[in-house]
Amino acid sequence: MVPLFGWFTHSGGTKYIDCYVTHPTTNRGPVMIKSILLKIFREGVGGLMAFVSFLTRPRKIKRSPDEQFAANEKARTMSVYQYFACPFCIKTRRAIHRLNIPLEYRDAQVRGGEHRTTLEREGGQIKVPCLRIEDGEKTSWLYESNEIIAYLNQQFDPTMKAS
Ligand SMILES: N[C@@H](CCC(=O)N[C@@H](CS)C(=O)NCC(=O)O)C(=O)O
Repeated sequence: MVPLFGWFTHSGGTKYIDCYVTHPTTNRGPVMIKSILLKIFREGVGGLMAFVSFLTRPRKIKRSPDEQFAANEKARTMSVYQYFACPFCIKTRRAIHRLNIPLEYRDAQVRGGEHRTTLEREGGQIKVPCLRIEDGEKTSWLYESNEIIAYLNQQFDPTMKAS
């Protein structure tokens, strides 16, 4: 039977929707369709938030060339595991933008992808954002957007360090 919504999905999704058409009693198809629609909705809203956030980005803090060099060097020891359209990641990226530091972003969204696998294996769970911090031989993994932002502010914003 021709899949009803075959035009709507990529190759993997078509199989699931076809499954509903050919096996309506299993009730498997509607669940798949619902999850696909939810995913599209989530990605759409997240993408819109990312776009608005990009347009309204906070001003970067300014440093002397020497201070900026030192901040850049320190930032080299950190990376952020994230999803593009996750609201908690957007919030964290805004804070990082304000701090004016070149942190490396690692996309952990792709299932089976290198960064997702590393996050789960070494960090302990798949949850984003997560800040990976290298300190000599030791590597630590910081979860929770508020914790990450507080840590980065404390490391890179001189006005917050003083308080
Ligand atoms: N309280 C956490 C919430 C983070 C969160 O829920 N992240 C979602 C993405 S928006 C997540 O990682 N979900 C797990 C997954 O996608 O497998 C924070 O503020 O960082």
